[in-house]
Amino acid sequence: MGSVNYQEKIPNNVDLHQDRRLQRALEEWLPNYLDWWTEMGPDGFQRDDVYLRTAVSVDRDGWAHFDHVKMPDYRWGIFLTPRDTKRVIHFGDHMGEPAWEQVPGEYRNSLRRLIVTQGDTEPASVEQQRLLGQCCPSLYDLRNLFQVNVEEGRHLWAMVYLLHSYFGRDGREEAEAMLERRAGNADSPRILGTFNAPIEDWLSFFCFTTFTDRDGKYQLRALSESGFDPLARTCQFMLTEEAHHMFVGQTGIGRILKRTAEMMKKGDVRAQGGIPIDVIQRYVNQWYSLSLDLFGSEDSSNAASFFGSSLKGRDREEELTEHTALHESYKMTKFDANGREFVEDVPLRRAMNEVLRDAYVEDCEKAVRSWNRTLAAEGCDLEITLPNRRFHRGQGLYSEAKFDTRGQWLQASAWSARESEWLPTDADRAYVKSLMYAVTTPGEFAHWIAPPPRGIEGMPIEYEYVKFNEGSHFKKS
Ligand code: BYC
Ligand code: FE
Ligand code: FE
Repeated sequence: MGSVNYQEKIPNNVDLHQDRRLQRALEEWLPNYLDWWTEMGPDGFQRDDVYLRTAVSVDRDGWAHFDHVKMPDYRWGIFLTPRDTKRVIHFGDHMGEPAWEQVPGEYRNSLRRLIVTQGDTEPASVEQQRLLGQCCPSLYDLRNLFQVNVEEGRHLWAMVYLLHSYFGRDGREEAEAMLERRAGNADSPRILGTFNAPIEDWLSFFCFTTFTDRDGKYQLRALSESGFDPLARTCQFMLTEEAHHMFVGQTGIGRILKRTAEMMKKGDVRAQGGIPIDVIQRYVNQWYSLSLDLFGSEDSSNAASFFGSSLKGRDREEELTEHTALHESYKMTKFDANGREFVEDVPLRRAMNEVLRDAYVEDCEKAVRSWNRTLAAEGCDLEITLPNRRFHRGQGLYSEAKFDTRGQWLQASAWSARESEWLPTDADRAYVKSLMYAVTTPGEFAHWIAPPPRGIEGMPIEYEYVKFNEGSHFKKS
């Protein structure tokens, strides 16, 4: 365990060759996965050579190898953080018991549901982003998009491995269904709302990787506490890759803001073909609020039972002092039909979605502070702010009424009158889309985004991160 076997069809550190049945089942799933990737992965770039990192070990340092590869040849593998045979469950009703190596019968349905929900988001994001490459602002950004995409593909592998290994026939059926649902498809949509929204421009992509991938980070952190050890270990390793996705988003928005602030010094941003700061703010409002929905209801019996049964913990559970969550409550602000605010004590277990959302909100605030430092460094005194978590919610308590960006309750008519201040308008979208054109000369960037301070893995910014071959979107014969 630990070292990765690359001789096998499916690279892995789980001794797959010792379980022939499982190996065969996954090898049968592989061509279906590749068909899905060809059909729904990045459109027009399957033959190109992309400078990608591939996971080759689960060691903290040096876990990845960088080289030019064609995306369909990427080695999607199965990597779990090594097993700690002494690991003990440290929260919920099973606290103190040895971590489970098998699925406890009574939790089979709940666990399957958590794994399927998590797994479904991974291919969904690839589908949402499949046309973006065609209007890449640079080769550097194009490579980052593809890096994120192949790793989301690997995250699907991670969940499918769990389904195949531990859930028998219904696990195999769920694995097939992962390749059948489609983001945004009316008949067979992806499970969670946010993963059906199209991502057609790079401002949306950077918002998505900042806010939606960050939901991934917190969900994975909660699942990496799980009493079901294989789930905990696979999520731990996924978090290693996730950091890069958020880096892409946060630095992407930072670079757009830098360019916008530079243009503001010279005059009208729109006239110079940049993205005005109020437009960026509306995109932030939209993707942040959509991502908040992914945590589920504030007051949730599902969340209580996931925690109680030691399936899904809190962010950094081991750093907390009390792990049963039976004796505390969470003060939750609710509203009656007339907009009157009142506070209710919700038993802590039922509030676990909100507890996780709290950690997420704090982390998002850090990202926003870094953007505002970028603006200040360019002498811009405007700032990006996060809307209140009640704003524009489609799930949970606050989806039942309308709230402004500061969290004040609003009549529906007052909301409609001001919606265009807060959320991207059709005109915003059309404008942002009009700026999306492909820049494919190494070292050059679209004019609405600043270059990054440095390239990838010590390579220069002008390195040829993607080499286009015959048949590529950019090299049609
Ligand atoms: N859209 O008690 P409730 C990532 C449903 S992102 C649609 O509120 P629960 C990634 C819910 O299913 C991380 N439906 O919710 C990022 C339930 O349905 P039923 C993904 C929703 O179950 C970028 C009902 O509403 N990870 O990795 O406590 C790129 C009320 O349930 C939504 C996970 O999701 C929604 N937004 O919590 C690539 C982790 N929200 O039972 C990847 C696993 C709720 O009434 N999943 N519903 O039919 C979970 O932990 C939980 O299922 C949730 C929901 C946190 C998602
Ligand atoms: Fe992921
Ligand atoms: Fe991600």
